[in-house]
Amino acid sequence: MRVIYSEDHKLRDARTELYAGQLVTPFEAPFRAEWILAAVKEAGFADVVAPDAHGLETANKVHDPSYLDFLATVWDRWAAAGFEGEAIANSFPVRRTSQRVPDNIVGAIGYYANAADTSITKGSYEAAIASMRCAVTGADWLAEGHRFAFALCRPPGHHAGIDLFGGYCFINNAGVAAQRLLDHGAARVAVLDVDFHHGNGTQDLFYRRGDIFTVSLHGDPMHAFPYFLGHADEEGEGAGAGTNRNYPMPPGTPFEAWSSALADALARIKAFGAEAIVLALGVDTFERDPISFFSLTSDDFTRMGAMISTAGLPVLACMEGGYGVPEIGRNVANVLKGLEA
Ligand code: SP5
Ligand code: ZN
Repeated sequence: MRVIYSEDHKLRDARTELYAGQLVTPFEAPFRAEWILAAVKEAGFADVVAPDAHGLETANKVHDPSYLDFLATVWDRWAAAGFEGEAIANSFPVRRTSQRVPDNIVGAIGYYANAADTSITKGSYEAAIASMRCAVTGADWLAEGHRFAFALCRPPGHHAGIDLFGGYCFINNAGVAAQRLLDHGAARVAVLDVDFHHGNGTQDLFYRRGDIFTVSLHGDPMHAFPYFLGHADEEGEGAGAGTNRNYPMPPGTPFEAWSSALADALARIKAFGAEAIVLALGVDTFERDPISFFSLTSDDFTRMGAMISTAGLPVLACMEGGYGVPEIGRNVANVLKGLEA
């Protein structure tokens, strides 16, 4: 299992997250990647490499290029406006409003936001690019014929839509990696999202495409972020009809119920004819995750990896969520061990 990691994740180090009516220290912070890296090394995954310096050629195929331009410039535009705080969206194009991109930076940041939990800071874009490069480098490694890779992406990506940031995500690393695998010659690829939160961004990227099957197991959006997507009746449209599958689950869901959904998801991935799995690997399904409500134990993560491995497909794991508790590193390492077992 090759691990791809960039120190540049540290450039994403916000001071604020709008949470429960207050600006708190963000849950998604640099310590996460450091703890995860230490734990996977400790578990014996010693082949750790830096990503290649990929540009935006693959990202431009799944994101709106104007959105990527916005990400590249938003901090400088915010600072040029003279604002002293971090860049937080507070006005949104919702129901019955125009969908024009405002010239004003406060309008533009609201246009491109799907949540106000993600403060943009100097360095956030550079970190997001480094994170994307980890995913693309992992896809290249699989395309060379290797069975497994772990892209230790930070910031995460699965809430980033075609032209939307939020949920701590800017560029959809797993989505870019899936596109990269197609560009390397795969006819069909699956993105399997096991993060606690619905992969609304990934669903958005591929909802009308038939070449990428998107599957997400997550907290029911009636009760959990991102709230507005992730229901079981969202199955894809047009060329993508039947290529999106959601498994919303209630508070307290233990591995027994969760793994039944995983078994169903894996059967559908096989039936689709996927040649590889991009695993959007969040470990916020852990029983003590501070912002989530499933009940998986550390041993369950080993079982999860082993189950995914039985599909017999190459797997690129891209790091998504998992917060706050020291066990995040062990839980990630357990998934990787399960994959290789
Ligand atoms: C990548 C990822 O896992 N992103 C998650 C972003 C969630 N941001 C909003 C958090 C709101 C959580 N509210 C839960 C209340 C628990 N007491
Ligand atoms: Zn999550």
